[in-house]
Amino acid sequence: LNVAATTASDFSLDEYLKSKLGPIERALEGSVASRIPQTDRICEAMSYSLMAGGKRIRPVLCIAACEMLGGNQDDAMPTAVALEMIHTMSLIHDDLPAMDDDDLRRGKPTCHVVYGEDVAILAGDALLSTSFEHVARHTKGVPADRVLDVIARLGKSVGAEGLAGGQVMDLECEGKAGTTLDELKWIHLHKTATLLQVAVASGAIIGGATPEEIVACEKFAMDIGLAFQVADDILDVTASSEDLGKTAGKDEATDKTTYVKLLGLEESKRYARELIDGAKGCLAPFGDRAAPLLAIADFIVDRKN
Ligand code: GRG
Repeated sequence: LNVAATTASDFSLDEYLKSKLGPIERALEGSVASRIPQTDRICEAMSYSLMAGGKRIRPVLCIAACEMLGGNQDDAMPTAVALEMIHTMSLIHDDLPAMDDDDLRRGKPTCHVVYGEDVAILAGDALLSTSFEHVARHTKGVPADRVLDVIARLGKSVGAEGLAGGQVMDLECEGKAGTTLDELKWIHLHKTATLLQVAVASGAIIGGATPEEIVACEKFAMDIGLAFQVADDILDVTASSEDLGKTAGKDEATDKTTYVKLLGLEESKRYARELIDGAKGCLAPFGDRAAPLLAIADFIVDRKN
């Protein structure tokens, strides 16, 4: 991990992630347990994908933002769990034969390969609705207006102006010659940046952020969300298949438009760095309290998977 560019020189992202990932994994584990025999199969499918071992970037962003505002981890945990449920739902549905038709995700057979297409669709639906229930039921000691705001934002981030809308635009542009940079940005802002944005904003809201602070957090997250996708495109052409656990350079072989194809490799790297520097600037008002989020921003472009 390259976190040399963070402001607080003694901050270790490795240590920070170690301290957060344990509690996040434990909270996720209990979140979809079956309580009656009739639900064993769907809960198993939900749990299979939820516990398949992602980077947990969205939960960490949520908790880090909450703590930056002076809130605590437990207050943000139900929302952190909900974000990972929503993210997992989007991956299950993205991998379906009707969408990307992928057999592997996070190095394991995809949900529909193991449980069938029908159960995978339903497991995604159940994860999505459970995410809202989880926030409403398990967030304790946080003013109700903040919880309501978080639930509204989570809902919006999945809808037409979020994941689903981004995915539809992506389908429309698939294989179409001449996808523009603006179209590519719109897709990624909605497919990827929106959920990162709601992760940071909802953590901040739970922590008691002012409207101005929420806007600063949103701007930060938008920029790291775009940078995340630019970095993904760069990784697809630069990383070895061993690093990625998937086929390196796969996008070169398809019609998919990428930043690397539109801008070139060097310009894409420069653009990702520019986005990250802009993002970090948004958190200047928070001083050293922003150290974890600043380090995560660097990690997003320096990561190897
Ligand atoms: C069904 C309402 C509804 C919405 C789903 C399929 C879909 C609509 C949207 C696709 C969303 C999607 C798959 C976006 C890509 C997101 C992305 C950058 C995934 C990779 O995230 P990482 O690197 O993955 O955080 P890990 O595995 O680490 O969690």
